[in-house]
Formats: sequence, structure tokens, C-alpha cells
Amino acid sequence: MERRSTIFALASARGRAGICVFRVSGPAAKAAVETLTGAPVPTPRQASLRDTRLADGTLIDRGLVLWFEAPHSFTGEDVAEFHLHGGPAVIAAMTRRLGELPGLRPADAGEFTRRAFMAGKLDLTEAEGLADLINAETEQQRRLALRQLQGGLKEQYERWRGELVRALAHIEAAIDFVDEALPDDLATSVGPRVAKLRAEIEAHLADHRRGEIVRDGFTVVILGAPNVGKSSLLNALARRDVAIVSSVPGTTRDAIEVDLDLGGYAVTLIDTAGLRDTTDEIESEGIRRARAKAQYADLRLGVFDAAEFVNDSRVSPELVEGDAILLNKCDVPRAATQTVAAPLHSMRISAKTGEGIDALLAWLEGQVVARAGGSESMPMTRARHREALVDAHTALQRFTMATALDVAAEDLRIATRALGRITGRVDVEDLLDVIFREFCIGK
Ligand SMILES: Nc1nc2c(ncn2[C@@H]2O[C@H](COP(=O)(O)OP(=O)(O)O)[C@@H](O)[C@H]2O)c(=O)[nH]1
Ligand SMILES: [Mg+2]
Repeated sequence: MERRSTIFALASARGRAGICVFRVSGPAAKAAVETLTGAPVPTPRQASLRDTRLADGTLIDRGLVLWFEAPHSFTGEDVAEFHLHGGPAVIAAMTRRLGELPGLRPADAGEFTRRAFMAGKLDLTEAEGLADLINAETEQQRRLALRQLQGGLKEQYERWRGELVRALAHIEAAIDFVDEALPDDLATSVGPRVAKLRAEIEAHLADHRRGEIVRDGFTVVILGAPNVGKSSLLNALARRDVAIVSSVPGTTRDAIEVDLDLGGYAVTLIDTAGLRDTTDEIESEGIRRARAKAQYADLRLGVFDAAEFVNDSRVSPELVEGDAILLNKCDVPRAATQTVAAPLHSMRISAKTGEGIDALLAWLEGQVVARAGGSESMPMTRARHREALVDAHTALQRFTMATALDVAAEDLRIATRALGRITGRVDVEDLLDVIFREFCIGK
């Protein structure tokens, strides 16, 4: 068998910090520790103070060394960690020194986690949870990622897959005994079990993208005619000057995005070019982008100048049920006191004085919580999960229709493979690159 390479990487962020952590994983890790410290590897899992030296014996730094012996490590291989002082020159010297050692090479992005997956330490959904935890910026992203890292999705999908494998075994056994038609007793034993599973997958799929909204953020697009105060509103909600505000209509041309944290949920707020007929090429492109963003957003805020607002059906064709109409500039004395007919929610605000902004933020937070929070069950967090589940569901629907045993068995096999794709039980090679690319180097 080919000898595995030993990989190393800076596992902490680059820059100045109290400490930095280098990780080494693979068969040459032990020799690396011994060469660098001039001493045998420390007792496993115990922090030991060691000098780390260059080839000529000069000191790089003194720090803690941790030793994890295979298979009791993150990757399942021999792993060493060096905790040194986190200065750029220490990091540079240590990186150079590790690269000189025989059998060692810098790790690719996600390679430590990939090795952990290969060693069966985690499945693909747990690896994704780990990547998400590292990228989590809000409280809800952190919680969701942690649940996934701890097997929240794996348990569910492995249980479904296990049930399908058992149903398949029943049918395959029957194929050996009968010729063609699906025997009644088999249909009555396997049929209801598969139907129940199909219903569970269906309920799981009907989650209104809850997990994806938490993970990727809830998008809110600000729409409206030029000069109604869209950019002012973005700045008021973000509490800083992000977009240029001007009395010249058509100032905002490209979509401007700000990330907010509302109640622990990530929210992306997008300011857009004012919607109007124009011959300006750049502005037209801005308007096209605004409409495209509005279409895929989770929520739209239609902004109007309160003084000019006319409540009729032409209000804004982009807005749909659940969206809101904001009557801005309510500080202007002539601003009328119109209200807007349901189903659109309406609020009177002033981006200039800040009136109504807190109420708007509270309402937005309520919307996000209603759409992304709530349920106790672990939602899927990626389109990849959804696609595989749709494939499994389609195959199970075909199964219900199947009249021949071999056809029914094939449908169950397709559904089983689709579920296996999510956790990494089958057909994974092509998926691995996609998943582990999301990691940073050193994880
Ligand atoms: N009085 C008043 N003026 C506002 C308010 N919001 C925006 N404006 C003004 O309206 C003009 C256009 O604002 P801007 O945010 O650039 O509008 P946009 O074209 O929709 O992005 C600027 O002169 C702003 O100062 C408001 O609430 N009250
Ligand atoms: Mg603007």
C-alpha cells in the first residue's frame, strides 16, 4: 500500500495573536516532533512544554506540544499540535522548518477533515456542520452548525436509509422465490413502511428553506422609485453610512448589501437602484439587477414617499403577500396619512429622523424568526441535501406504482443511494472535492 503523506498547516488564523497552533497529521508526525524538539513524543493528550528548533539547533520558540496517537485523534492518524507564540516571524520560521522535514507537505484546504471522514470519524453532514461552525457569524448559525456537527442530520438520514435497506432486503428475498407480480403479503408488509417513510421525507422537504435561511442568511430587498429614501433607509437600518444618499434621482445604480444580525439570525439587506423608465444604460442594468434581487429575496420592503403615495393596485408589482410597504419621509408636514390595504403590512417611517426605524427592525426580526425559527426538528441546510431528498422521494413515489418486483427493488435502491449520497455512504468521490473545498487550510 502506498504510504500516506504527512500533512501540516497553521490551524489558527494568520496575523498577530497570543498563540498560534500548527497541526501535523500522518505517519511522519512522530519523527517530526522528535526532530523539532530533540526529545521523544510527549505522553498522549498531555500538554508538554518543549523547545522547537531549526535545523542548525537555534531556537524557533518555546511552547506546548500535544501528541495524539492513532487512531485516537481528529484524523484517526498520528497527530501533533504545536502551540507557539502567534507572531508572523514565528509562523514563518515554523512553516519553513516543517516543510524541510522528510515526508511532510503543506495540507490542502479541508484535508485534515477529509482524512477524518476517510477514517470514519465523521460523515459528510457532520463535516459540513464543522465547516459551518467555523464560518458561523450569528448565534443561530452557530447553534444550527453545532447540531449538524453533532450528528443531527446524520441520525435522521441514516435511520431512513436503514429502513430502506431493510425493505429492499425483503423484496430481494421475495424475488428469489416468486416470478413476477408483487405478492400481496409483501405489498402489505413493505408498502406501508415505505409510505410512512415517504411522508416523513415529504414533511422534511416542506421546511420552507428554514435551515438554508439560517445558514445563508435571510435576504431583504429595498425597492421603490428613485429619491423615496431607499439608501437613507439602508443606512438607518445598518446604523452607519453604507450607501450614498443624494437628492439626485438615480444615484444608486448597483445593489448594495449589508449584513445585519437580527435576534441571532443573519440578515442581508440589499439597497437597489430606483425603479423607473430610463434611457441610461448603467441605470437600466441597475434596475434589472434590482428586479432580479427582489425576485429571489425572502422579503421585500417597498419604499414610498408618504406625501406622494397613492393607494391603488399599481403600488408595486414586485411585492407579494408577506412583504411590507414603508411610507417614508413621514417627518415632512404635508405627508398624508394613508394606510395600505392588507395583505401587505405597512408602516410609517422617517429614515431622516429615525421615527419608526426601531419598530421596523422589530417587525423584521419577527418575520425572520417566524420563517427561520420555530420547529424543534433539524432542518436541512444545503441545496445538496434537498436535491438528494427529492430524488429519494421521487423514487419512493415510483415504488408505490411498481407492479413488478424487480422494478420495485430498483426504485428502493435508487432511493437508498440518494440518501447515502447525503451522508457519504455511496458515490462520494465526486462530492468530496465540492464539500472539502469549503474548508480553510489547517482544518
Ligand atoms: N425629509 C426627509 N427626507 C428624506 C428622508 N429619507 C430620505 N430623504 C431625502 O430624500 C433624498 C433621497 O434619498 P435617498 O436615500 O438617496 O433616496 P433613494 O434614491 O431612494 O436611495 C435625499 O435628499 C434624502 O436626504 C426622510 O425620511 N425624510
Ligand atoms: Mg439610493
